[in-house]
Amino acid sequence: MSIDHAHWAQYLLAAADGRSEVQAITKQVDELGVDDAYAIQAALLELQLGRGDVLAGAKLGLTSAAKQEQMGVSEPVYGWVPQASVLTGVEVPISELIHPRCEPELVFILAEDLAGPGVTAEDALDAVEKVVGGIEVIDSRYEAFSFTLTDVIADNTSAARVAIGSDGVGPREVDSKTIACGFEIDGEQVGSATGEALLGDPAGCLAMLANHLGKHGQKLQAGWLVMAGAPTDAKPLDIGTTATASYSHLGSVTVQGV
Ligand code: OOG
Ligand code: MG
Repeated sequence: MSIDHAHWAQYLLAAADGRSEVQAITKQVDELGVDDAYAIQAALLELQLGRGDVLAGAKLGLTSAAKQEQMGVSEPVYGWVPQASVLTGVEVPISELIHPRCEPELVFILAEDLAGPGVTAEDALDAVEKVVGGIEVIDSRYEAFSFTLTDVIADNTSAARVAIGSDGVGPREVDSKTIACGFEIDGEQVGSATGEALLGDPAGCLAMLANHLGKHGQKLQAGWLVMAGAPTDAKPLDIGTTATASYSHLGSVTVQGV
């Protein structure tokens, strides 16, 4: 039977709106393929944009071994970053979310459009204005934060909130593979990694995303932010939790659950 993309997009939006976790789609349909999953993701984005939101960028997920192992999914995924999900301060109201987690992110700010196919890591760097540090707050809409590859794609790769650092470096000022990141929860170090953890090269991740979008007739746009994926695993973000990601060259970024 064919998959009703609009139905599942409504299902996921209702879960986010109601702050209530829902059963994974793959537990309810016989087969959910990758193309159907991206079609649900696109329908979900349409619903969000229909409410007056605009796109602030795009994201990759599951680009590090740490994240793939934590989530039990061994392929990278691509999603969207609506403007309403970009935090303007450190506070993250937990009551707006279901079971949020936080994770460090290397983030590219684009100076130029970037369109696949055939984009290389060098081409990708040519389109970058600066590299900044960030923290993503992810919030799976699924029960127990548990999903298959296609479930998480449909759910816009668990995107929920993102905090972006103010200090950045030019794309060729520092090799993003060598940028180091330490992740602290309530003052205790819980993870550390370098940019190389992201499939060997964060710029290669950016190129992969541009090539993925190119297949769907889409492109990354000048001014957008692009998250390359978390280099360490994610940690719960509860009321009272303070999470800080400290980067070499990029300063630090903090979020606090309130
Ligand atoms: C999926 C989103 C993964 C990342 O940076 O790896 C992601 C999830 O873990 O729920 O954003
Ligand atoms: Mg992420």
